[in-house]
Amino acid sequence: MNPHSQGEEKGPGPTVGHQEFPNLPERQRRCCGQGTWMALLGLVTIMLWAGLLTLLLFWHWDAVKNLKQLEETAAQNVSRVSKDLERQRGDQMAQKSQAAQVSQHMEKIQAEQKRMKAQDSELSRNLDGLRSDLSNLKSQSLNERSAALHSLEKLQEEVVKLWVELQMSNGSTCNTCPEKWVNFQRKCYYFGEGPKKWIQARFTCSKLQGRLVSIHSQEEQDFLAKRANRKGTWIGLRDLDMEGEFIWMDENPLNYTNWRLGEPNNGGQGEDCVMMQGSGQWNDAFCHSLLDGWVCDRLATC
Ligand code: MMA
Ligand code: CA
Repeated sequence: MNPHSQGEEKGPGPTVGHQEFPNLPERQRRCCGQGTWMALLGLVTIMLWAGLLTLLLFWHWDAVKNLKQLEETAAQNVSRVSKDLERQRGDQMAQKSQAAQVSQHMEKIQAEQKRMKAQDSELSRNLDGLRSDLSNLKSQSLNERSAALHSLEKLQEEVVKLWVELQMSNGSTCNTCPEKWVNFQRKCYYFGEGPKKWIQARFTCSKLQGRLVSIHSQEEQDFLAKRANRKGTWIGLRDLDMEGEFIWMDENPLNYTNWRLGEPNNGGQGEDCVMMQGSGQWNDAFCHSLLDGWVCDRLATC
């Protein structure tokens, strides 16, 4: 316990000490009256309001600043977007004009293609025409060549015949034949043996530098009949191109014939090649038949 406070509480009146340090409620009443408290409260309130206002101002200022920034950003964005739009419009226009150009080019190309197709088909037609002309010319020239060769062969044969005539008129004998060939009058004969079709016999005679035999007189027929194969012999007579029109291999006219009675009859599946039977008589027979005999002839030399 404070002794001073005890003394004050017990003593009848205030002392010097009591005047310097009065008790608290008294002091409070003296130094801090209601007005002071109110003023303080007002001051504090004012300060609080001032602080609040300052805060509000700061907040407002910050919000305004942010808004401005946002506004600026938005404006920038808008201008960028509008620029982009502008650019895109420009691009679109350029693309449109390019597309128009491309479609023009396409049209031109299509027209050119059409023209070229027409040209191509015309060229193809021309080429076909040229090809057929060429093939015609080729076959024509081949025909002419073979005709010329044939004429030459005939002329050579005529020359040989004339030469033989001349030699004989000069007293020479012209009856020389190659080995295995038999002479009769002015010709030599080869009596072939072994099964052959008519065309094979003809080919064999030509390989032997002769021809399948042509018969132009009874004497020649008798000579051949004596030596002919008993089973049948191919001779150089046929009516292949025109039925009934018989042609000799030496191309001389059919001035002598020795057909068997009833022949030629073009029997069976068609008979265009002529054979001499064992009797010596002739019969038209199937060209693919195999005959054992075939006779070739050629001119005798001097
Ligand atoms: C055979 C054949 C014919 C010929 C007749 C004659 C059956 O056919 O050789 O060419 O005309 O005989 O009877
Ligand atoms: Ca017949």
